[in-house]
Amino acid sequence: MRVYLEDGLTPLEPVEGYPPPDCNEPGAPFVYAPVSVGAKLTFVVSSSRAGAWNSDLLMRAPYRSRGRITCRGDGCVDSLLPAAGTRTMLYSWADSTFSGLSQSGHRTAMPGDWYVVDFEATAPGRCVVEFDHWDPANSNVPWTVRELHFTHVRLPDLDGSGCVDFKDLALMAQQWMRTDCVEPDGCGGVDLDADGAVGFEDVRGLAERWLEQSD
Ligand SMILES: [Ca+2]
Repeated sequence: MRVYLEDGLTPLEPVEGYPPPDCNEPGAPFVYAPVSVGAKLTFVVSSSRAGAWNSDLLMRAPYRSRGRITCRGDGCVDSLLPAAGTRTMLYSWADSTFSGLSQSGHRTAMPGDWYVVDFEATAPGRCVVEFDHWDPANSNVPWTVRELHFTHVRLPDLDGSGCVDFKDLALMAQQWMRTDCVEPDGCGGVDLDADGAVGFEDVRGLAERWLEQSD
């Protein structure tokens, strides 16, 4: 399982839980650096061995209201890659607990990249994506679950002027150290990472986009 920026080429490496994923403590989450609301990422799922296995990419509440996983093409056909074999299936679904995608492997699958899907950060806050996989031919082996931890941050143009500048910093200073921010207002949008407080992480989010022009 690899994560790329929207271009599908630039890797987004976890800041924790890496490297290397296969030798990592089982179940340790991959934690990624914050991404902006509206950012689009690409997930690529691959296999090191041939044959069928199944997998899911899922989000549960409240995370599923902050991100969206979508496959490509009618019936997800454009998400499936050649190494996935001839009859591997991929489909999106949602129930009262989960939203996401499931993949049902086929014995014709080969080592390599099996499928590619798109992820969009739709609202600020922490967003956990669960990736699990298991071998349908060996139900005695427990599923392996890997969590991907994202933090979606608001754009720091707090006054809507089209530029991140001292006026935005002043607005943030007015709310400094508040710990009672509630979504969707987020203390007037100053709580960039929607963790309920205005602190150093929010200042960093503003500094990273300092003097940036927005549309
Ligand atoms: Ca915050």
